Amino acid sequence: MEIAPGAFHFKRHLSLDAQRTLLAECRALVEGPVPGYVPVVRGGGRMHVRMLCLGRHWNGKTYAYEPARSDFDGLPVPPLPEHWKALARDVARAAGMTGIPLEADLCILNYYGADGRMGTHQDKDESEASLSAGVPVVSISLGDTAQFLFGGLRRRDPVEKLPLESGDAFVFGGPARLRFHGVSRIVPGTAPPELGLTGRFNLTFRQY
Ligand SMILES: O=C(O)CCC(=O)C(=O)O
Repeated sequence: MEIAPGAFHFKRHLSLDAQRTLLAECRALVEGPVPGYVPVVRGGGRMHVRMLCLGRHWNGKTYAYEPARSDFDGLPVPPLPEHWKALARDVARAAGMTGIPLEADLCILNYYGADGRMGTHQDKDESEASLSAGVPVVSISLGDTAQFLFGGLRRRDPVEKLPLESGDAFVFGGPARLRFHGVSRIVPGTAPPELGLTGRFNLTFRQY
C-alpha cells in the first residue's frame, strides 16, 4: 500500500517462518561477540533502544558512519549478511523502486523493550549521492507492534500514526526519502505468540 509518494507499507510481508528465522539471526547478533548496546547521543542523552549496526557503524556522537564503534567499545562493525541485502533489495523492488534500486551496505538493527521509543528524525547521514538519488530505506519489523510516526519533510509537518506489526515492511525512498519519522511507543504483548519474543526488533537497511 502506497501511503505517500515514495512511501509504502507492506503488511505481514514476511511469513511467520521467515520471521522466526530472521528473529533467531537478530538475537544471535545482538548477543554475539559485537553485542547490541544503548547509544548515548550528542548532548548526552541515552537512546531508548538497544542498537547494533551491520556493514557500517552509525556513531551517535558524530552522526557519521565509521568502520569501528569509536563512540562505544572500538569493536569492528560486523558484516551485513548477503541474504539480508537480498531481502532488502527484494522489498525495495516490490515497492516499485526499480529506477532507484537499493544495494544496502548497512543495516541498523534496533531492539525496543516495553518502554522503547525513538524521537522523530530524518535519516540523512548517508552519502549525498544516496540521499539525492532517493535510494530507499527498507524497514522490517519483528515482534510487538510499534506506533510508527510518519511525518513530512519539515519537522512541523503533520504526522501520521501507523501501527507497524510483526512481519511488516515499510519503504521510503524517492520523494519520501527525507521524511521525518519515529516510534512513539511499543504495544506490549502484541508479538505473535509463536515467536516467543517480548519487545520488538526493527531492521532498517540503507545504502550509504
Ligand atoms: O523502528 C522503527 O520502525 C524506525 C527506526 C528508525 O527510525 C531508524 O532506525 O532510523
